[in-house]
Amino acid sequence: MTGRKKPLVVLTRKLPDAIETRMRELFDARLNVEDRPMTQPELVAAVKEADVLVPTVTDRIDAALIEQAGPNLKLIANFGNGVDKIDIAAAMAKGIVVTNTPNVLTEDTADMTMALILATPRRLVEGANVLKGDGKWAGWSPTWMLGNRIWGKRLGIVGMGRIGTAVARRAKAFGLSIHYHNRRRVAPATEDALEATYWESLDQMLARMDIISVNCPSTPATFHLLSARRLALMQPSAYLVNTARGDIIDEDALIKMLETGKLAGAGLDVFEHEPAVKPKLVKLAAKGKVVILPHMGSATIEGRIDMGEKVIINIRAFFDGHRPPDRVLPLKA
Ligand code: 8YV
Repeated sequence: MTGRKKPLVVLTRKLPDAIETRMRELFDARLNVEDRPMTQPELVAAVKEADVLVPTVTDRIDAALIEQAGPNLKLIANFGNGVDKIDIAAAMAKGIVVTNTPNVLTEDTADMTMALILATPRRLVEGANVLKGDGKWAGWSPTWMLGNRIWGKRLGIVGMGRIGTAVARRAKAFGLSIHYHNRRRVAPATEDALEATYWESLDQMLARMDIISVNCPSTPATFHLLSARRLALMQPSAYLVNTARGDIIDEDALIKMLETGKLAGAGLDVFEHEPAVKPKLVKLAAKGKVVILPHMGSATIEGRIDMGEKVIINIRAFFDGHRPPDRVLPLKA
């Protein structure tokens, strides 16, 4: 980029120091040091001026916003894997390229998924809370704080992409048998290595699993994929874990099932209307029925630096006249 004016890159949120430092060396980077989420009018002002926008999952980059983008905006380099908050088709129609940060958060998100798969049936948070406060404990009892065994149970993975497969690898080591539903069957070698069973019918898989893990992206096709009807197919002894996106599950229907004992429990890292978490879910968490986390799936310093590196590589490649490695195209209808 020598001799050329540096592109104006607007970051909507604070990124790790190492990434911001490098961005300031390479670009005319406009940081958000206070890390206050940008309002929609602030986003409009940003897209009117910027050459590149670096949004996160907390920004809504819809068609109305893209419509107002200035002529300089050529690239939306998302800091994150999921692009459900970005209208890719509207961006493409306006000649704006969209990129994301796949791969680098796969293992961290799979770890957090596995943590919820363990924590929910084994009542980890509930147990940890016993010793909070005054730290008083009546002592061990043979019939107290009993959870459910993990080993030997059936895990059904909804969405066997990168993260789903990484969850399966971990779960197999914990003695879970692996089942999955996916748009396409995975390669025979992957199925063999995981001893995984493919279910073409999501309904049939849901009815037979002890634990369900949601690992598919949020798209119009997966909105409320786990609807009230489908959730009702699950066994009352089953658990549901979601580290993907909140809107894949009908949250109200899930709450009702948990309240009425039609489902044993849930581990949720994501919610339908983040950052809002429904008070009923908070209540269920207090009762030990759910484990709720504030969207921490990829929250490791290593992961966030790797994501930032990917954003930088995508921006550099784009301005050097190459196809950015992580370009996202609109979904086929
Ligand atoms: C990120 C995520 O923290 O990348 C994703 O899709 O869900 C998260 O783990 C977030 O998207 C950052 O923008």
